[in-house]
Amino acid sequence: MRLSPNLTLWGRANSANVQKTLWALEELGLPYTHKLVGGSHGGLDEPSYRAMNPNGLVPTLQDGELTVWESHATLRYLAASYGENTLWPVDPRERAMVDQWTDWTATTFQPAWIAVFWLLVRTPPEQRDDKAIAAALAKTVAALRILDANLAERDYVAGDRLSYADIASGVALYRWFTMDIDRPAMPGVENWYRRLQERPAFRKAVMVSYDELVARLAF
Ligand SMILES: N[C@@H](CCC(=O)N[C@@H](CS)C(=O)NCC(=O)O)C(=O)O
Repeated sequence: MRLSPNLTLWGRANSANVQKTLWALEELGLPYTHKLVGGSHGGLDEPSYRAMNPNGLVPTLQDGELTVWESHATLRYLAASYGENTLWPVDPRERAMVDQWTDWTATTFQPAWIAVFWLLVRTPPEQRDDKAIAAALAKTVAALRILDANLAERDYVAGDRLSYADIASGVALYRWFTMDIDRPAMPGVENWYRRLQERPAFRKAVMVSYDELVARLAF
């Protein structure tokens, strides 16, 4: 039995991790309330927020009595509850591929690209460390080459349709393609980015200005 959704997303719209949950909510066409907290909105140290999320980070997702944090856990929850055979493949073999790329994003791809974003965009120019930027860029390019080879074989990260693996990894793309960096050609990734930009949910959740974060290390 499925309960009807009673969803609230907590988190600022210019957070990449919040964007994953937001993209999934939009992709699934679910009704939800969006509460802007974190960053310049504050609120993460409030006892009521810490009671929901002891890390004091965003996103946090509520669905009725359920509270869940960790962006990839929110994706799996939404996909499993409301995305059967769309974002959530029921076949365990198909889902293994989705989980493989989602966990790879958490452990390998996102730490690399987030480092580039922090070292280059969030760090004020006078404090930038060119060597650290070059090292983070090399790691990101190495990870993207793995994605690129995968996407030479298929339209989406784990097969021929969008899954939560595309959401976990694809939030990086708007920043990757708009940062002031040299990008080696990667046709698989570029075509994937083109396909994602055709989706209203991607444009609404991910193609969001990050001007507020430029030269800002505070949060
Ligand atoms: N592993 C967590 C990381 C959450 C995280 O680091 N969130 C950042 C934003 S992307 C945050 O809350 N920063 C403090 C703030 O926004 O004020 C997840 O995937 O949800």
